[in-house]
Amino acid sequence: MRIGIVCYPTYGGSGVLATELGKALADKGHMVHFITYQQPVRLNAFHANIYYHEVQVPTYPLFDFPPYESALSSTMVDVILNQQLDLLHVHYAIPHASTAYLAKQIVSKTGRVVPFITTLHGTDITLVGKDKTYAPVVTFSINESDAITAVSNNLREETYKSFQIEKDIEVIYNFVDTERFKRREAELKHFRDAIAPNGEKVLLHVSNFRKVKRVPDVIKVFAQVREQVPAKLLLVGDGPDRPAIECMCREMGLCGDVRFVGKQEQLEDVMSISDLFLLPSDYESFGLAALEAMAAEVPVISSNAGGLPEVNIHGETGFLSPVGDVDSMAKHAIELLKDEKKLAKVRKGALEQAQRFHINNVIPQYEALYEEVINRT
Ligand code: GMT
Repeated sequence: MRIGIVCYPTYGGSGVLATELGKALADKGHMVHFITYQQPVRLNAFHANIYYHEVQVPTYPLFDFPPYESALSSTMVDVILNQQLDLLHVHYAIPHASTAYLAKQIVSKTGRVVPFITTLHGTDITLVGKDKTYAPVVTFSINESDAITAVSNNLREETYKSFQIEKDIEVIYNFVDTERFKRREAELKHFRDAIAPNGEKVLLHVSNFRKVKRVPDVIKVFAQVREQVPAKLLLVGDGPDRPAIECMCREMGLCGDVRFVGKQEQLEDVMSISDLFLLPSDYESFGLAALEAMAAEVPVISSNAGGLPEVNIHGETGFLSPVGDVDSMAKHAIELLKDEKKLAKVRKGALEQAQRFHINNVIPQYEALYEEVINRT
């Protein structure tokens, strides 16, 4: 198949998932065309079956807001027609579903019908999409999609609750390449020794430091853990809350034990040297970073928000606590870190769970959907 993939190319779960999906489809012989405004973060190597089309957004003094959607739709039309695409797969409803709808209409004038599939990822539904400034367009373009997928049952239900959706939403879970995230503790011992020179436990948080991630809770949990277990905290990623978090660490006297390592592409290395992953979010449709941690045998201490209970199984792969219940999260973390036998059991459970979301189980679900949609339209 010739597939166009549209996503946010930034350091976020939806872009990561879309890029990994495109790479896996290319490995299986499909021609994959990424259409984005910059090279996606994980699209970092040459592949004979992968093409990248940058969306150029010309500026003009009249525009206070450069019309990105128009540029994106026009690029979609160009790629569909010149590369003979069979379908478009857009990730994150806003504005990708409505731009795909427009591109489809324009292309139909040439006599071709090119369907588009919309994958919902989370905040496009639960936060931004609900805003009344966007809601009519989001509802319309989801309903006009030739197929809709959501990355968890929770997100599917949230979408039905928040919008008047007349079509079926298929759940296709996020996936992980367990080979890539396979724990390589011995190989990376030098890295671990640099971070935790005295054998401290390593706690990890990865996010874009937005409010929804509740990074202050990560710091509060770590502070409690550190009182009972020698530990270090690695913070991966960057975003609006980072300056406040740095300040909080200084005020709490934690600076010596907290390391901000910024945006990291080699997440598998960081996960390989970690003992616990913390994800106390207000909401997660899925929690892809938690799944990647599990693939590296890192148990997850998370909130029970959104789709997290579908990924992190309480007592088996980690522990769930109510949003904001820092004491409960710290208690679970301390119990686990103090009990090597229990830690080993939960690590094993985490890996087993990650294998259920193996990339090889999920890619065929997308391929089947593509074929069904192409044959139907
Ligand atoms: O979590 C973020 O802030 C990034 C966001 C995105 O849209 O890139 O991630 C969402 O999509 C991921 C991939 O499907 C999910 O694993 C995340 O849980 C989801 N984030 C939220 O729902 C907050």
